[in-house]
Amino acid sequence: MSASAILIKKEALGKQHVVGGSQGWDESTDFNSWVSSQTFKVGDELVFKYTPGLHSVVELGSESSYKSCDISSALNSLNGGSNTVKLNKPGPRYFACGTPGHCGQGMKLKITTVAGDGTASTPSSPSSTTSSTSAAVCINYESFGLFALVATLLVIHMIFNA
Ligand SMILES: [Cu+2]
Repeated sequence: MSASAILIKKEALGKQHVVGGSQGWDESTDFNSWVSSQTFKVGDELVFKYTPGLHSVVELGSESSYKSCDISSALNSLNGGSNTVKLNKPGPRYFACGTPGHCGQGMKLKITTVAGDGTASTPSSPSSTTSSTSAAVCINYESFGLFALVATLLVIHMIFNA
């Protein structure tokens, strides 16, 4: 019980982006315009919602695989109709549908995750209080994630030793 409460609290720290909005992960959705309406930050999550069996989610490792719909080099493959992908570091990520033909019909997604508050500035000058504050918030989120993991393991350990 306590373990699940901790996990829920941890999830609440990042924003969840339901891919494609109300249309979801489908070949009729305009993913480019959906992406341009979103800001993806480290700690946020992508949620893919689709009809199980009809679609799937494969993560691609490069821009060229994304452009050519080369799903043979997939980093990861998900299915089942509802998948959550954690955005754990800044940079681009590429996804496509694994069903033959769907990627070519536009069922693919490129997103870029930004650090913290979205300014993604280099920490060269500590004079700006705004950027140092947001950096501290980021570090807190990271350490809270670790804390939650350790606490969860501790609770499990206590249950099994009770
Ligand atoms: Cu599909």
